[in-house]
Amino acid sequence: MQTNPQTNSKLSFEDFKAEIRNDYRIAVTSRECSLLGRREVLTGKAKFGIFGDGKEIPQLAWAKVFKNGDWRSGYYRDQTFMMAIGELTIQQFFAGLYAHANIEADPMSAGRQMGGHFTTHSLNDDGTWKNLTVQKNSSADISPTAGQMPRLLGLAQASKVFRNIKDFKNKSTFSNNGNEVAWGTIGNASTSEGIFWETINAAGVLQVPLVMSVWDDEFGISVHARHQTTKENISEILKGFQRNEEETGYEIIRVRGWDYPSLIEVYKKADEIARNEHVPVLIHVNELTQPQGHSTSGSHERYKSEERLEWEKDFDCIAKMRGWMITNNIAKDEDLTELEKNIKKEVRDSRKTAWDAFIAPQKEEQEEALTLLNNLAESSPNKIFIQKLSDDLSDEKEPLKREVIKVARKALRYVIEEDTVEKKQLQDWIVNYFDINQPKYSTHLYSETANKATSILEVLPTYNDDTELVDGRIILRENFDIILKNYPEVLIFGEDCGAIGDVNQGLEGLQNKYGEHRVADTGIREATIIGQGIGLAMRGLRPIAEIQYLDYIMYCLQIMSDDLATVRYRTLGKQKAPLIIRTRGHRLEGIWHSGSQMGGLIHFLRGMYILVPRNMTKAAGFYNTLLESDEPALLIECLNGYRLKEKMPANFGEFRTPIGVIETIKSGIDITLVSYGSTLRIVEDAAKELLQVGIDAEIIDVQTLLPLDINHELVKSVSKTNRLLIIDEDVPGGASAYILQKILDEQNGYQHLDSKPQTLTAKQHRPPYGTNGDYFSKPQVEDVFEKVYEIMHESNPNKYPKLR
Ligand SMILES: Cc1ncc(C[n+]2csc(CCOP(=O)(O)OP(=O)(O)O)c2C)c(N)n1
Ligand SMILES: [Mg+2]
Repeated sequence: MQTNPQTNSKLSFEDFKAEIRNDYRIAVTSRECSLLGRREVLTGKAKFGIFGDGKEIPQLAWAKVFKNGDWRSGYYRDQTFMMAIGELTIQQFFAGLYAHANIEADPMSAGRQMGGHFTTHSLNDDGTWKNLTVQKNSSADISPTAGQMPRLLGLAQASKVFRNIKDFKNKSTFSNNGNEVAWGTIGNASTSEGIFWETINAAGVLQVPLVMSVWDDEFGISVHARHQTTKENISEILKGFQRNEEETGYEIIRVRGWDYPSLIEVYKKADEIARNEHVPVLIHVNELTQPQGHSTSGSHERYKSEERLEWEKDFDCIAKMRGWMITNNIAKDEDLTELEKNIKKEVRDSRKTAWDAFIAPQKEEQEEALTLLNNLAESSPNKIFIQKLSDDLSDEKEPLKREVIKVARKALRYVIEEDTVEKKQLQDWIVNYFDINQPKYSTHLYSETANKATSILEVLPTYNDDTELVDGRIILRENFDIILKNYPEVLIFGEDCGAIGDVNQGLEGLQNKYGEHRVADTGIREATIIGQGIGLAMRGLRPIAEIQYLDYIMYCLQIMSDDLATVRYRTLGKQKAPLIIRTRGHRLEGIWHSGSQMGGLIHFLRGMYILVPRNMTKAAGFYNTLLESDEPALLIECLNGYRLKEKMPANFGEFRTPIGVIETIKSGIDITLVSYGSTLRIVEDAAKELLQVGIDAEIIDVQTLLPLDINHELVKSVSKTNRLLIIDEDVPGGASAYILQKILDEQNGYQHLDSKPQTLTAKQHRPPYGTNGDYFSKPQVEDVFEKVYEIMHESNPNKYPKLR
């Protein structure tokens, strides 16, 4: 790209003009989409619109330096960039706005995300990786402000890792020796979020090829910069991050968002620094505007002053670029007017094509339903009511699926007592309708590939004749050693994971053996530890990110829930982040370190697996299983299990604990006791004591909470014992209620019960510190004993007289 027309030959000046004209075309096209998009919402065709108007010109400059293999992690203002890199057409833009549930029509999310959330496809239809180095990549956006930041860190770090680790299978399809840059975008107001600062600091520490653009329009919805940012100036207050001769840090650049030639210079420079030197760059793009206000939810005239609104008109980046083109003889006013007119028409036409494509199949469904309804009406004494439904549906000129299926379902109520062919036809049609349509809205929460975690079969640990008993942590360490040897793409990192090999020495000596790029210490920054993991995993690596203790997962729960757990779902299986999160919890003492907030986790993390192994052999087996699969998981090791003795397996790296499969660890006939993790030791002790009073309990370890018992084996135990107690150290109504729902509701366990199914949980407060605090807060052996005894007493008071 030449930026100085005067110094170039006639020919290159022509090329140069053509390129600028093309840029201008993209900018105006994008703007027209925003303008028409807003209208679509206001007229009710689309539900919500948030657009990239006012941010067009910097995105053209960025797109010029964005290369194949690069990654974007941005937010809802980036439509111009996506158009400029060829990943978003006008028609797709509108398909997204209408929520067209078809991946060809809306490649961003098949209608699952609102418009303005951009994605490219990393995976083929069968779930295998595409060659990511020959395409431009955008990690799938999420809505929470600054939520794109943690993942950006990992996307950038991957380049550094690829430069430093040995070859692994297909490495060249993920990276060209780490030459890729990860580009972030964020709004000025969103830089107020903690995870912005956490990411910026971490990227400075790690020195990764990351370029962060801040689109600064002085506002965050209605809230002005004076309420958002100290000194109202993000690049000013970030000055301490600026690198200098002695210290590494950032390159920080400030540029005005309407100044096309300067923007081009700035992005070129940023690209060179990040790509060649692997130094992070922050570009503060200020003086941007919002021509239509924040979104379709309100108008900015309510909170912007007359002067500001006037200034926004004068400094509209497209208007400024237009003026610059005319002043510099790059285009004539009338040419541009003609171009703008043509673009308007093109956008209008494409909008119509997108709408027709969205509505046409629904019209066909409407026709099908109407035929069935009319037939049904003819065959029914309730004809008049059914005909009314049919007429109402027929009046819908632009029907949505919802209207069609709603009416069909309602009509059945008028023929409850009839038995006609027409009724059967409608019933079948409804079943078929859901078979076809429900997947459009519900698939890909978990992997649907051959490698999905629940398809990986169990391999048992084997033991030599002279097997010794070792501390549990040794089993983990030996297994991680083999994992690191067998999978060059595996990286393990977290607080204290590197030099000392984690706080419980499950990684002891492994950094020395495999190097700092494979086994690494991180800062205390849980959200970006997970972000690192997400980004690395999206780029084909296999990160194992450690969160030191389960309690501190709250710091990264948002990013796990909003980002990691939804990657597959929100891209209809076109992206994945098979990150393994390792943590430790259960049964230590104190308000924090005893944490077992499993109820919260199982509800926040649908889309992930939650594994709760009762010992370290089981845990090691889970790691081995997960590495064969393509899905993200949270694995909680028992905090008090590292020094308990276990038999040393002979087949490290090979044995696998199955996911979603329960294990009966003691057979019994009187009552089924269900639990998991550390609590099982208490249950096992109680069961021994119960035997002494003639109660023979069956103990089941669920092993994984998400998913729970995919083979429905729990109900088999209940059908044998007819009694059920679920024991858990979570709060009342937490994970135990979830397990109960699965058994009673999903597995129809209620049919087999002779006694009230019960749960035994911790108190609803957190456990105070110390032995006594634990005793009076969490279920103890005596509690289990007495609860079981009470159930048996109630069922047979003669055999089991009252205990207390
Ligand atoms: C965590 C979170 N809080 C609040 C919101 C609602 N929200 C959406 S955009 C926005 C303002 C963002 O302003 P800014 O970062 O300056 O971006 P701009 O829209 O101005 O480009 C807010 C508050 C959100 N999406 N996520
Ligand atoms: Mg803003």
